[in-house]
Parts: sequence; C-alpha cells; structure tokens
Amino acid sequence: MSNEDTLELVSFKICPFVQRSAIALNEKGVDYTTRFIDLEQPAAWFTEISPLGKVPVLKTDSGAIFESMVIAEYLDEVYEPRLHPEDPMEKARHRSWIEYASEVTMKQFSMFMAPGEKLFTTRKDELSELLNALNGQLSEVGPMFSGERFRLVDAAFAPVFMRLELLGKFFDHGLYDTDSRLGQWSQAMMEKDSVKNSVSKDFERAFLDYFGVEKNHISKLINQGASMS
Ligand SMILES: N[C@@H](CCC(=O)N[C@@H](CS)C(=O)NCC(=O)O)C(=O)O
Repeated sequence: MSNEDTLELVSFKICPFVQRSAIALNEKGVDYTTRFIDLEQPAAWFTEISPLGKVPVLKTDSGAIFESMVIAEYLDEVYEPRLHPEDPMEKARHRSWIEYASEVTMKQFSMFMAPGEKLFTTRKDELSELLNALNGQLSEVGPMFSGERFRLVDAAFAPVFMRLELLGKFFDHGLYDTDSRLGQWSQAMMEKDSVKNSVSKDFERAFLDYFGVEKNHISKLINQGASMS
C-alpha cells in the first residue's frame, strides 16, 4: 500500500457508482487515469478483475478492487484528508445512509428507464419518498449532509443530485425546491470542483443519448423542455 501507486479507474461514462469513486479521488487530489469500457462487450482483462462485470474497478499497483464504496473507503484509509467521521457511531450512521444512497440511485435509474408515463410517475413518487426521508437526517445548518464538511456520504448522493439538476434544466421534476434543505445540499455539492470534475466534459450529452431514447418516458419530457427553450 503506497501513496505513490499508479491508479486507474475503470469507468462507464454515465455510471453514478463510478462517479462516487471519482469524487473521492478528486477530494483527495490523487492523480489517476480513467479508462472507459464497453459494458455490453467487456474485454477479457475486465472480466478477470470484475467478477460481477460491474464498474467501478480501481486498479492499483497492488491489485484491483471493486464496489464503489469499498474503493472510496480504501482511498479514505490511504489518502488525506479523511472523509469519513472519526467517531465510530457517526461513521456507522454515514455508512447506513450510503447504503440508502445506493437504493436511491437504483430507484432513480428505474425512473429514467420507465417506458410509460404511469410507471414513470410511480417511480418518481417512490424516489420522492426516499428523498423526503433524508430531511430528518440532514444537519440543520448544512450545507452538506452532516454539516460544513464534505464527506463520503455526500459523495454517495452527489451523482443522484447531479442527474436531477440536469433534468431540471428540461422540466420541473418537483422533487425538491431550490430553497429547501435538500435543494441547498444539492447546490453546495454541485459547486464543488471534486464533483464537477467527476464526470467527463461530454457527460450531459452522453446521459441524454443513453436515457433520452424513445422507449423511455423521460425522453418526452426532455424533448418538450428542449423545444421550449
Ligand atoms: N454495487 C456496485 C454497483 C455498480 C453498478 O451497478 N455498476 C453498473 C454501471 S452504473 C454496471 O457496471 N453494470 C453492468 C452490469 O450490471 O452488467 C457499486 O457500488 O460499485
């Protein structure tokens, strides 16, 4: 284990889980390269290091690891500044909400992929409930999850909010108000360079190309919004 490691993040451009690892790397100012792969036709080298065929994978000089939060926690042990709280109970609470963030991420994905308006609305309502439950967990002063400092728990949620902010440019999803605590949290995360630089320059285009296809209801909302602007 060394701080001189050569790090390569194996990625898929629009993957929110990869983005968590990229945010952790950026927060720590660690040098790394990103290697994009085709998840539909994974190369043999990738299948060898990712037994479930998923990204992210972090390749280091000492080996490869998978699972976004395992990667983030490994980085947190090796590189400063520490992004998890020191207090064991508070750290465990953050980890609990990171698990929750994974559910939120998957719910958001199922909303993006919903084929018709009815299913889209059901998924959106479910996502709304999940997001609203966060209100009781967020520190009152903020702006981040647990106060002033950006933590790994923020890195786990930031990709969800980046996608909602992007969609908000096209239509009013109504999932939170800008001046609500959730809105303030989202804004604070989006202003961070570590978050901005966690996706490639063509992220928006890649996202719209992937999800904004005819079979997904969301394409209609995006297209309506685009034609009005
Ligand atoms: N629990 C995993 C989830 C990673 C994940 O689902 N990655 C997706 C892309 S966003 C993937 O690689 N999917 C390919 C597949 O399931 O075959 C993590 O946190 O790293």
